[in-house]
Amino acid sequence: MKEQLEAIQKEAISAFESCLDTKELDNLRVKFLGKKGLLTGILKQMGKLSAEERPVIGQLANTVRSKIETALSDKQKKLAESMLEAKMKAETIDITLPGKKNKLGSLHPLSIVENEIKEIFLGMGFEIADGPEVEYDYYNFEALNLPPDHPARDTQDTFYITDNILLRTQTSSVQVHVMENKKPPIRVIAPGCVYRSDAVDATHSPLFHQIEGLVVDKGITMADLKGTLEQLMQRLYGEECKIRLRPHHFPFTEPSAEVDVMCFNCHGKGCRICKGEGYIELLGAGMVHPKVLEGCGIDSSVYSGFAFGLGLERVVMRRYNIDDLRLLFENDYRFLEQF
Ligand code: 2NL
Repeated sequence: MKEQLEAIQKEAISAFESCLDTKELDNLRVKFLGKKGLLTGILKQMGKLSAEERPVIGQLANTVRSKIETALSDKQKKLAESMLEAKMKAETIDITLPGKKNKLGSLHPLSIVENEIKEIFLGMGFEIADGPEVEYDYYNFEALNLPPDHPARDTQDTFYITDNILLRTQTSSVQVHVMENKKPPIRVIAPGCVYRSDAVDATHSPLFHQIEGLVVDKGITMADLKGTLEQLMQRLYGEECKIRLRPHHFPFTEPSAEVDVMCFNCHGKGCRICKGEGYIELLGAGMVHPKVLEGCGIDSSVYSGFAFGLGLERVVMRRYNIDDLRLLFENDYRFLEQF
């Protein structure tokens, strides 16, 4: 029986060595170590042995089993490694091949600049206010000191829905709501779509975008207005950008000003683009008219404020050197892809 056991060990180990795949190896495991395997077959005959022989053969059988098991598990490891290696060799990828590109969309230039302006004002402690595009006549005109006979209220200029409901022509309406609902200090900007009854051309569109700003607190002056707008322009167009205020008239501000920005092309010297002026008109602003403050329930003997209104399209056209407003609304892919 000793010889039989030694023969099984030898046979098993050499069979494992020449084995080439895991399936075959598993068959060998069953053949040698299985319930009906060779080793078990020998152990079943132990009963025939004498009492002296039994422990000796029993111990030998255990040694043989553990040697076979070790040889088996070594071979299993080796086979797994070589199979992994073969698999990796078969599946090598050529990383120099060009990849498949997913087409990503991009933001519209109006959104890019609007986001940028919002960030600048958020950084200065402003809140962003929102409001309806379909508005009562009162919030769009009356509350802003534009009486019923004012030329801006002409049906030629404004889209009316009913006699007293219209599409807002400026986002000042949003700021009137803010003043009605909130006590000073107020620091808001109101970005959004506005509408005018204009024919489409290179500089006009019935729908465009405005960003208005409003600050109301004790002791607000034109200096705050100028400083805030200068900060905005320097962040948008660079540190060396200067602004210039010229007297103007708006019904909702007193005093009022038109705000010019130093020409990006000649830096103030005067050129063809700024028509020799050195500056380009960009927005309107002023100190909120006391009548407007009072109408919104704010005591104009205690509080003062400044406001401004800026056309987003103009800022975008200046920023990207776009000469026709229509490009911003036609959604031509070839145009939009550039941003
Ligand atoms: C422009 C420039 C402007 C305002 C808008 C405003 C808003 C409130 C009170 C007073 Cl709630 N003013 N906004 C002020 C000055 C100019 O827009 O060219 N508009 C025709």
